[in-house]
Amino acid sequence: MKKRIIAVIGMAFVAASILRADLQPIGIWNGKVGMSIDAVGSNSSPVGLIQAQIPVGATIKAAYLYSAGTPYPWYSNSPKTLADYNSSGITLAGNAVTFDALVGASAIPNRPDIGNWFTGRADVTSIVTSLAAGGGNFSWEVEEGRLNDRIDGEVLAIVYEHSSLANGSVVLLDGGLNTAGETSTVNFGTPLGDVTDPNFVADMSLGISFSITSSQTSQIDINGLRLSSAAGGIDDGIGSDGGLITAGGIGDTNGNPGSPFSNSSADDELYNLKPFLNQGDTSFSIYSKNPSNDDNIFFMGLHITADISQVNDTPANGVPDTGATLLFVGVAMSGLIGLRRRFVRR
Ligand SMILES: [Ca+2]
Ligand SMILES: [Ca+2]
Ligand SMILES: [Ca+2]
Ligand SMILES: [Ca+2]
Repeated sequence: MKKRIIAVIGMAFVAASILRADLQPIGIWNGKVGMSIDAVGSNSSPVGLIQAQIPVGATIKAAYLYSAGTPYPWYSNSPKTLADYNSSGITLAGNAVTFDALVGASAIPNRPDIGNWFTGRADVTSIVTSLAAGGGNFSWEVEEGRLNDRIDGEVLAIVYEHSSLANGSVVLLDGGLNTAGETSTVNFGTPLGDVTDPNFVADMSLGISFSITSSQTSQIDINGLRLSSAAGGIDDGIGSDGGLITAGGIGDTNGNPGSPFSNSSADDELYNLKPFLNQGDTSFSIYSKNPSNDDNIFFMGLHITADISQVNDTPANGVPDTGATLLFVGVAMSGLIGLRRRFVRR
């Protein structure tokens, strides 16, 4: 019995250190900023071309490359450590990519057979800064190497700054949203101005893996109103495991799906949030749910010409995320039994 308890505690520590079933900001950039986002996926070698669009003369503030593995244990040879990603042979325009963070998701509580996604994140700021010196439009070859058929694809997210851009904010978030439903709240440091101003921008990009059009999609609500029931698909990939990837960005429109309640609406994961926002707003909520319990929403990018100060994530009742997982470790260690299903978010 004692061994079993120690094993459980050990597993909880592993889960706390690498698994995240939520989206957390990796950065908020305020000022004259914009974002470039694209995705690519296939099982060919090279995988394909990933694009970047950077205004001429802009400064690169940050660039991240995500590599989205298939879930484990659904596929026993899915990448699940940084060493797996770093030994696969993943390259961007011929440059070896070094992954320095695992962002995770759990298809809890309904699909233990699917298990977890271990998405790799690499800080590629220096690679992109040298590739995109001076700005412009770029297409860079991506290789996934040895694990190609167990990696659905890549998302490249770049934040840039240019004096000609409007004042605003870019937020990049990563992790993995709970398939059972989860809410993020975006807070503004200054109440929103005139949202009907044609120059007001409020774009949201989602990056989603292991999804396929119609049968496996997610629902997205903004302030409790349905934005889409068709988030997901293979817009930037192919219809085979190892190529199931989409992200809203280059080549996509921010026109929202015509039928927000249809799971087969045209939806390219780039959304216009303006219709959901009002002058004077100090926050808004983003809710997502994946009814098929097998899609991985691992990335979100927001570009709003407003002052974003903070983004919070609220887990669904009974579904632990980062804070709750850490609390679970504490409870397990103190030997308490009778875990309550509702956890307090720290
Ligand atoms: Ca799926
Ligand atoms: Ca692949
Ligand atoms: Ca796309
Ligand atoms: Ca889509």
